[in-house]
Amino acid sequence: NNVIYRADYQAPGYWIDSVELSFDLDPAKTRVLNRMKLRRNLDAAPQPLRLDGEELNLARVLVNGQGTSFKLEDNQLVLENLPEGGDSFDLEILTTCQPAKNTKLMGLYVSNDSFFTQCEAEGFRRITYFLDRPDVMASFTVLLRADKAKYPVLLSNGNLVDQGDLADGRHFAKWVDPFRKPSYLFALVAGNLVAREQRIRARGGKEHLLQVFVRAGDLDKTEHAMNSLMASIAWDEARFGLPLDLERFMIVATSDFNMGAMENKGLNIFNTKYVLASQATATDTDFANIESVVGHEYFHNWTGNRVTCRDWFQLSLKEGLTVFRDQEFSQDLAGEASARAVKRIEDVRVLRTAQFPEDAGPMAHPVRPDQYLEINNFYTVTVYEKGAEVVRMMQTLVGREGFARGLKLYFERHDGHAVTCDDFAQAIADANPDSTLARLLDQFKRWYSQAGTPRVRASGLYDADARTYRLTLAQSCAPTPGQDVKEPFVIPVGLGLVGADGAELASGMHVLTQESETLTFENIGSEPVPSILRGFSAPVILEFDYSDAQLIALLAHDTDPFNRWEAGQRLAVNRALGFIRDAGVAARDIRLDPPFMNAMRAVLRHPTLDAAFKELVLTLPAETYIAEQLDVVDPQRIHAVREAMREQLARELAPDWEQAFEQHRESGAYRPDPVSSGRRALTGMALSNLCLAARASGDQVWPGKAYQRFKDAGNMTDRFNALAALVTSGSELAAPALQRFHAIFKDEALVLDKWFALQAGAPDRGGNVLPAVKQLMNHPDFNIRNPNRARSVIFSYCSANPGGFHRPDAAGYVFWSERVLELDAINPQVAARLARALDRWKKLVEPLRSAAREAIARVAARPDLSNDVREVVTRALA
Ligand code: DPP
Ligand code: ZN
Repeated sequence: NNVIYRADYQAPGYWIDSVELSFDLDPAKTRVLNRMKLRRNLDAAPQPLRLDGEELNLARVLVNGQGTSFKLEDNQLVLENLPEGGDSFDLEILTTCQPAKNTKLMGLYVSNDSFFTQCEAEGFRRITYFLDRPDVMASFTVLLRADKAKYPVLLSNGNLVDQGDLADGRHFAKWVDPFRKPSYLFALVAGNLVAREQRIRARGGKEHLLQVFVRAGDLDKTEHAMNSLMASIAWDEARFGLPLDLERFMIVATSDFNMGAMENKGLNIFNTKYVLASQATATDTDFANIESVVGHEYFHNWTGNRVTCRDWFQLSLKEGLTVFRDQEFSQDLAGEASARAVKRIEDVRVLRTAQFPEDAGPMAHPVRPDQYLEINNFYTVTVYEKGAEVVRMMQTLVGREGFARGLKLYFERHDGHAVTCDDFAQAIADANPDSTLARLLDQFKRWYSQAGTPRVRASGLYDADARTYRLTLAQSCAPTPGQDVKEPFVIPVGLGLVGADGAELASGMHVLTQESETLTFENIGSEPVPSILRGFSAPVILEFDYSDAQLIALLAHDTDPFNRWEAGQRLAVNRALGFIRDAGVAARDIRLDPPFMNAMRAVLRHPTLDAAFKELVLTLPAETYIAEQLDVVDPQRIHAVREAMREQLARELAPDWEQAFEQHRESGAYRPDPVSSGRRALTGMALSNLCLAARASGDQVWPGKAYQRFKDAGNMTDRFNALAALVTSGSELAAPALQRFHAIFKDEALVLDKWFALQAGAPDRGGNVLPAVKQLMNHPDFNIRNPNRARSVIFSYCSANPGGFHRPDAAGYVFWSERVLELDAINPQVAARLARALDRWKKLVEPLRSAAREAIARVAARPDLSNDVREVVTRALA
């Protein structure tokens, strides 16, 4: 095995100062001439030059213009006998590659007759031989040549310095990037594209050209992306004093893309899903995601590009920080405190439903991993979302201004360099020498080195005579693969005490550093309810034995909107767990208690709470989240219980759902802002509940209304919510609605993805989803080579539909193993993501557990697996 360890890092033996690339673009055979200026790194031991290269045909190697001997070993071109000393020498390499055959979508590939690149993490080596590692930063000059009619637009990083026509209907463009960069930030695009353009003048007075390139028919769907880009530029200047450093900033959309988007210097390449939006085709969630991903990639221009990672173990240096920045950006744009809180709750929900399970499973790894077989497997929710929480905690410990000061120092020290997570934390601490962070920096950095989600166990003791309340906080963290013992973390704990009448008796922030600490609050007249971990101040699991009455009090009165929501979630989880354990009671006989129903009704009817917040409170915790609270998981039982709870809420609150629907259903001219999005979200939820209630009673009024709304809706959010209400309630009107939806949107790939995903993710009724999924895979619009489409069907079923996937007959697992192998031959990165659908198999109830292990073992037994899939299944079986 070829495991790579963080501890083995060594500086490169050579530097590449400049590189001139000439491309003769041809889908079948593209010729790449690479002329580099290198020199030995005199700080490193003398060594041969080993350049990375994969699936390349090597035609020529010249050193200072002379032919030379070389070896090809394990995807490396090895050159010995290079000039001695520290002087610069020229290396010229001619290779060819086959973009049309590149189904991995790493390196140079063809999508819809255009050329695109994806180089992060190690795709550049599929374009030419290079020191393909982020600490080698070079100046790039790029000459592109291609057929002019087929590829009228030729783009690369930086500035366009020359262009013109060539013989035989070809043309060229020459690009120079004024910034040195690592190879993973290289990009080129060639194709028949059109651009929305915008000229802006930044604060400093400089002019910039912004462009969003798409296929000709999609230009009318680029306004939101452009607005998001302009908002991102303005925000980074205002909040962190970071300006746009380029004359030209380009975004290009492609429908074949492994990830969401890529921050190549000056030439961001995006999955169409995170660019294209119109009110007719995109939901509010799509609009919000576009804003945040455009922001994310733009913010990388500083956090990632100007200062990059020394090695891939430091990935969170740029990703955790940039996710933090995009989350703050979205919150700041959301405006009011209540809208900010909604965004915070949504972010935490992602963390807890996706990252917490990762941190408790076979792929658990620290935010800064210590080893990997395939780096693509470490673009994870741990590196991204938990990494963002670590940065957020730093901001909490040094304050908002202190954090901005720290970031400024980080750029003063490291601009133009490739650095480590330690360098980042040190800069934030050094800029705030009197802070708790500076004092506890070494201990704080355990967040980077220790995997696993810490638990904070809280208990309270009220002494009426002494009028004191003592709160004890004790932390622990379970072992994770390779880490048996964990040292205590630095955990900022937002705290409040809420009086019996709802009054706020105390509030503040306690930084927990010991295994156990006790706080005493004085002058407390009656037993308070503690509101702990306000704002989700640390990525931990908080345990406190709240009574129902206490949770209901917090849900009604807490001044912290996060904990207010959290109280509702705890009420629901406690009930779900009780029903799940009560195996003797059939799901249909489950009865939710009046206090719970009343609490939910009170939120739904509340005169002043935001619609978006109500929707979040009334949404029951996800099945995967409930599963994490159990030692033995029966996904069927969890699904049945949660569905039964949902149905009861639907039926018993029917008059309130009706009222919510009537009150919010007209949201005026479409705008995807948080307030009107929230209204649409609550309306959609109301409609879904009313259709669900109708299912039980056989009533046709609400399905009829949903169908009408589906037909008449003026925007995709309302239309899709109505369609989903029919599908998830199992209405007879679902089939005609789905048919009609397909007919309307048959030419809109992103909308068809939703259509596929809705069916593959539908609640399972008697095992009906798997046959439907197999049928969807035979649909003429299905194409497993397109990652978005593969995800919309296969992932929606295997990863997002536990009730349908974990079938007692194991047919879901068989389907999974076949698809993992099928995808692995096409695109290992996508296959490895799918492979993770069974991460938590060890918790499954028998016979599912054995069946899942068998399915994983069947995949693992294949000799020709990619590193990507092999790493995932090997860890799963370990
Ligand atoms: N493109 C991915 C991101 O922006 C990896 N850098 O997170
Ligand atoms: Zn990123």
